[in-house]
Parts: sequence; structure tokens; C-alpha cells
Amino acid sequence: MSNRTFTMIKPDAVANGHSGKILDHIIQAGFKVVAMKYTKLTKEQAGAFYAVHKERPFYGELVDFMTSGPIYAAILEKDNAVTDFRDLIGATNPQEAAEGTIRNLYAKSIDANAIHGSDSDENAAIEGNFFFSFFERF
Ligand code: FUP
Repeated sequence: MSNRTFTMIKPDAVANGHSGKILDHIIQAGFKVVAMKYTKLTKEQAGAFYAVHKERPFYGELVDFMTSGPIYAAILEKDNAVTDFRDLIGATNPQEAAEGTIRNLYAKSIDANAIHGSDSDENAAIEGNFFFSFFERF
């Protein structure tokens, strides 16, 4: 079990001014931010990041949304990082996200759902490498 996961604070949360509160929530839950950047994805980058969803009906809208404004991308460290972080952010649909989770607190809809969290150790590594070079994620 790896001790790292990857997250993005998505355009809705950044635009709504929730980045600081979300980051504090993450740190208070015991995660260490080992790499972080503020950036805006191009369509090509967002399309590649979400390539696994290419055939899904929401793919076009997902790419449009993820390129609609800046995001924070970060690599987080904690024992059991992937699973614990998925618990911290809550279900994809904020209507179904447990009380007190980040999506329950800060997300409005299934597409604009405030935050991303890797769903496996393998994807955490792939996604972290997508955003950060070796020297940035030492
Ligand atoms: P999650 O792992 O919780 O981020 O959810 P998924 O990997 O299933 O989906 C990735 C992103 O696609 C979600 F964060 C939001 C978007 N999505 C939709 O817009 N509509 C859907 O029905 C499902 C996902």
C-alpha cells in the first residue's frame, strides 16, 4: 500500500474561494502536501488526464469544466493515502457524499464536485507524474 495520493482542487472550488478551507481540511486530516502547483489545464491536457472516461457521455462536459478556470494540483502523503483521501472527499455525487466530507461541504453537483482524489495506488502514481516532474515530487 503506497503512502501517496494525488488531488486537484477543481475550478468550481477555486472560483468560489474554497481553496484555503479545503487545503486546511486536508492538512488537519493528517495529509502532508509534498508537491503543489496552481495551473490551468488546456483541453488537450484535461482530455489526456481523463482519457479513461473518453467513451462516457459526460466526457466533453468534463473536459470543458476542468479547463474553465485554474486549479490546484497536489501530491499528498499519509499512511493509507488513497483510501483515506477518498473517505475524506466523499462520493462523486455531492448529494450522496457523507456529512462533513469535502464534497458534502463544498460541492454543488456531480460534474462540479470541488475535488479530485486518485482511486488506486497505480493511478495516484500516474496522475502525480502527469503534473509533476521527478525533481518537483522528490
Ligand atoms: P471520482 O473518482 O469520484 O472523481 O469519480 P469518477 O472517476 O467516476 O468521475 C470523474 C469525474 O467525472 C467526476 F469527478 C465528475 C465527472 N462525472 C460527471 O460529470 N458525471 C458523472 O455521471 C460521473 C462523473
